[in-house]
Amino acid sequence: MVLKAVCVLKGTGEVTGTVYFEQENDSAAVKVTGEIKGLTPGEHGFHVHAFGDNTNGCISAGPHFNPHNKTHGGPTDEVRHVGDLGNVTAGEDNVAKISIVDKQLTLTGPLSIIGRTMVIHEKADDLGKGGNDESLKTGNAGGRQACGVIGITQ
Ligand SMILES: *[C@@H]1O[C@H](CO)[C@@H](O)[C@H](O)[C@H]1NC(C)=O
Ligand SMILES: *[C@@H]1O[C@H](CO)[C@@H](O)[C@H](O)[C@H]1NC(C)=O
Ligand SMILES: *[C@@H]1O[C@H](CO)[C@@H](O)[C@H](O)[C@H]1NC(C)=O
Ligand SMILES: [Cu+2]
Ligand SMILES: [Zn+2]
Repeated sequence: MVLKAVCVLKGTGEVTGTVYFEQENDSAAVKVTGEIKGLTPGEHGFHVHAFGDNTNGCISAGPHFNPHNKTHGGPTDEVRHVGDLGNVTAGEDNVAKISIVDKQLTLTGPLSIIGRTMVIHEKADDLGKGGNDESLKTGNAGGRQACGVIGITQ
């Protein structure tokens, strides 16, 4: 059975987005598609954060989803947070079109990302290669411009 989820991102500013998740079965990679608008042109860090909590805005979502207690990395790295999806790139029209296939995400089981939060950041994620402590935690991606809880869809 195909598993599906959706996330609507909102923040305090102009940035909004809709992201779709699809997984063919519980061992397949997750396809992430969709669009985020209102971004400055260029790269923006894009992660799953630990909590589906928005009580105090995007900050309540906590750190990157990291069930294996690893350091921050890029999506193709062995050592990464499960939530590390790298960057999405906005064009001159301020829109980032998302098309990611990720092998660490799952929509089922104890490490499911459903009920957690997707965050789009102000700056580029340096994928853990920034040469400082913060790089190994957050990728120096800066503020949280918009976020949303990942929910089940039909
Ligand atoms: C799960 O989906 C993947 C990707 O579509 C496929 O290659 C694999 O054979 C499937 N596995 C099972 C157990 O259905
Ligand atoms: C997580 O990893 C850090 C360093 O890599 C270590 O100091 C810490 O004790 C670990 N925590 C858990 C809960 O495994
Ligand atoms: C941002 O992440 C993408 C992969 O998601 C990568 O191709 C790009 O090099 C990264 N940018 C920086 C500044 O590391
Ligand atoms: Cu993040
Ligand atoms: Zn991370």
